[in-house]
Amino acid sequence: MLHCRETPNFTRKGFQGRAEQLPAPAATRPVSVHRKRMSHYPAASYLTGAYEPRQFCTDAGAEVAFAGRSNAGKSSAINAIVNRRGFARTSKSPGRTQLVNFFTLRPEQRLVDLPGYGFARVTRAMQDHWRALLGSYFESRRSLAGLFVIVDIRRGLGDYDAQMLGWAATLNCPAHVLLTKADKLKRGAAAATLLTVRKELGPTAGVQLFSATKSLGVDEAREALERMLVQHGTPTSGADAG
Ligand SMILES: Nc1nc2c(ncn2[C@@H]2O[C@H](COP(=O)(O)OP(=O)(O)OP(=O)(O)O)[C@@H](O)[C@H]2O)c(=O)[nH]1
Ligand SMILES: [Mg+2]
Repeated sequence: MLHCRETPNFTRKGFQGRAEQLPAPAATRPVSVHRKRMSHYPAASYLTGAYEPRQFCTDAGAEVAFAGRSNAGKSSAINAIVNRRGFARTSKSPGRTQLVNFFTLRPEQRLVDLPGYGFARVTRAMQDHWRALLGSYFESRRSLAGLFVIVDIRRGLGDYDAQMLGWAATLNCPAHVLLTKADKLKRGAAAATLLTVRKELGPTAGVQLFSATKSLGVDEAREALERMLVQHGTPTSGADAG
């Protein structure tokens, strides 16, 4: 698990790196699969994967980060929202996303697939590395327009999810929770969990049901994403999402 329990005291310091010029390690690049069906974001593409903060892409424009427990369904949620299978790499085994992966949505607008937390079967050194990487990410990114926290609906909100939401609140960054894998629960049980989590969070974050496999809640998630990008003040002309 990532051990990042200390209360963060982040400021938006700005980051000097120009890591987009550094190639991502070839072995860890998500596969880009060209699909015949139309993406909601035709210009979307993989940008880079950062193993360390100096490899983060240039901090300009607006980006929305996807955080969540390992195996919760972050990469699958990104694929459903972008409407391209294989865009972000998914896996049945936890711990697949090990880099901070940046994707362009449109010029100056990005999605960021963060490494999952809560995966016990990695070395202490790797846990510490991921914790530092995530900490650096949240600390430095002026372009952070919003945070999606992806939660497996069968597990509910965990300590780390709450901590991510706390970080977002500290940064005054809008947050949205996807209760994903909703297809795994009966409709009544899913609705009950949605109510519980809504009560738990109050007005601090949006919450919705989601399923990447059944395409449930995808439009709603896309709208939340677009709101975050627009509120951050970047133009969305040429947008065809929705
Ligand atoms: N039934 C169901 N399975 C899902 C859903 N979303 C993801 N999965 C499955 O859950 C597993 C993990 O999905 P990923 O998207 O790779 O999860 P992740 O959070 O990116 O995982 P890491 O990168 O390892 O942290 C895969 O086997 C997916 O097919 C969903 O909405 N419903
Ligand atoms: Mg992933």
